[in-house]
Amino acid sequence: MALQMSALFSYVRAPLFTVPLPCVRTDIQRAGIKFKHIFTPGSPQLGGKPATSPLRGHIHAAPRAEKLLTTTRALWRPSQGSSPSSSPRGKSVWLGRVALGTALGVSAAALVQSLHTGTLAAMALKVNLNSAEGDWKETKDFLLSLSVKDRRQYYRTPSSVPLDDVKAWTPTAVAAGSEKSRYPRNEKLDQKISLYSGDITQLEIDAIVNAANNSLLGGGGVDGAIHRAAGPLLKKECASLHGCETGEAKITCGYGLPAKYVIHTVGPIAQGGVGEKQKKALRSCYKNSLQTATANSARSVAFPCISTGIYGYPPEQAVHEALATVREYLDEHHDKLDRVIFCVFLPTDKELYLQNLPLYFPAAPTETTVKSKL
Ligand code: AR6
Repeated sequence: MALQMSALFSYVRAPLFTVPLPCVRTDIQRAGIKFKHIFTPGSPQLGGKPATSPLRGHIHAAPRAEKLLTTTRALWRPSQGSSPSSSPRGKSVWLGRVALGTALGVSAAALVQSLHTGTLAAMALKVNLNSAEGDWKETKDFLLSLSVKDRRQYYRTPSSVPLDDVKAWTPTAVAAGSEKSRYPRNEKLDQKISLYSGDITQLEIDAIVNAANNSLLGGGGVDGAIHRAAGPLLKKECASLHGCETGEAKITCGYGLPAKYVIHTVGPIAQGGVGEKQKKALRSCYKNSLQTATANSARSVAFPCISTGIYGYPPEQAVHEALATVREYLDEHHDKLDRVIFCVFLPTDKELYLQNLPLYFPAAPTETTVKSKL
């Protein structure tokens, strides 16, 4: 956008045009006023829909990309030259077309906007999440610029589960005969926790966590499922990260996943038993993943049961490290996260979380308890 704006103003300054500067500006302004009503959000010329682009802040009337691509192509045909600003000739051809467009009565703002949207539309036509041939950086920038609604057409999963369909956990009383809650009640957290039973790759949220290995190049278990669903560009981006230490976390785009980001963390291998080192590493996985999420403004995050599959961490011990770390992080940073989802795949893990959640996220004291305190 900045490039295109500077290109537009360099048109105004270009010696190519002999019209005095204030006059050109006035012409553009007049054209803008005159034709403003044609290109307003929701107008049929713009696809008849209100702006849906995530770049709404910059583009006041984001049209449907395909329609404006035609306009943009008419003004700037890449086959006839390079991009608007990449060569002097390309620039003057493009600038001439901007002038022509303006003369024809299309407002300068609409032109810049259509060129911008045209760039997005051109990128949209190039995106192929099934092939490893594409440029992962370009694809990532493009996907991250889309709203959730606009990104849906790129999902590679057979279905997706929006955050609204993932119920917030209702705090339940600690089971009779079980130990007391390990943490005090914090009502700010009531709506911020979920227990979800199913496939993490289907969650349409900001970030899902991957239980990866040190290479970050994919593997079995949940790692394999995430790479399969995201498509080959995920591995390409992962390769650029040069691995990950145990307990650390690194973030990538979600590509064909309904999740915007994947946070890759490497759990400890616990097949030889669990000691302090493994406990600490597992807690680091959860904490570093949450920090990575909030550092990237991801407000909803889902965790699988890290290390409890191939890496052999006993699930009945791992559940406590997971719950305690999330509870402590949320106590300090509840304003930065809307939802943390514990995604369980096995019925036995679901049972473990149901049993232990009340120890870390306790319910409000019952009426009888309150009365007895008075
Ligand atoms: N959605 C949610 N959870 C899942 C899914 C899924 N689609 N698939 C499996 N799980 P594991 P680890 C659960 O073995 O123990 C890989 O090869 C599964 O039931 O995936 O940390 C990596 O490359 C279990 O509860 O991860 C590493 O080499 C949990 O995910 C190694 O495995 C974690 O099991 C990491 O082993």
